[in-house]
Amino acid sequence: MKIDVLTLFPEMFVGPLDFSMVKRARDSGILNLRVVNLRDYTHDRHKTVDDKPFGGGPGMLLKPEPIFEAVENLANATTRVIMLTPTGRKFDQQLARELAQQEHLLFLCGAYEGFDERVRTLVQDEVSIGDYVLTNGALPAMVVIDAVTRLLPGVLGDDQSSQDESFSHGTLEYSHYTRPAEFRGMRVPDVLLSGNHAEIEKWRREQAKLRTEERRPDLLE
Ligand code: 21W
Repeated sequence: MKIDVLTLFPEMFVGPLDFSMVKRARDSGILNLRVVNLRDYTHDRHKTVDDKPFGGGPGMLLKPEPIFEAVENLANATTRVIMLTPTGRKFDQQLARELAQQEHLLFLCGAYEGFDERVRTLVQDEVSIGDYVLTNGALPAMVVIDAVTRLLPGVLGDDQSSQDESFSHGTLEYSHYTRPAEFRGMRVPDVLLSGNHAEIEKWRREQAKLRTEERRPDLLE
């Protein structure tokens, strides 16, 4: 998969996408990631990317010309162009799975008070990562890229996708334990040491259900 990111803060992407599974996906060629500076698509001496809102009001907006020029240069008919904005569709595992099917994604990261409305004519999706206010769309882009990358064929072990499946439209996970069997007075539940796999399975299902009822009843609806 090819992913392009258009941002005012390309330096923010150094680090988070250079480790772990994303690094392996990039090194192996499964993911071809390119981070592009929006200022590269300006033509004036000051590399202007923002301007005041018509009608007045606080803050600045991303002006349309550099974004249109960048998208026209970076996207083709197979590209899914995704705007990261606090007013977008809430990102979830279902959307991650959908995006992982595409051959080319282009993320437009919001900044300042947001985009000139006409930029919306360039995009297929508007995505938010949740109901809280961040300073710009760079961290959301990295969150989405991370979630999508681990779903690309060859990045994870085979059984991980079926495990994710049960999490994303089922319940929370059951509780996990590793050695030692007793730690600072806290015992691992006997059933997990019993070797009785039918009982272990049953206990885990119950745990997952109880935990979901308590913490995330919305998932059971
Ligand atoms: C935050 C841009 C607030 C614009 C009315 C007028 C991308 C984001 C962002 C940002 C505003 C995402 C206002 C979750 C996020 C992002 C920067 C609007 C207030 N209201 N997902 N002015 N949270 N954030 N400014 O913040 O670009 S995806």
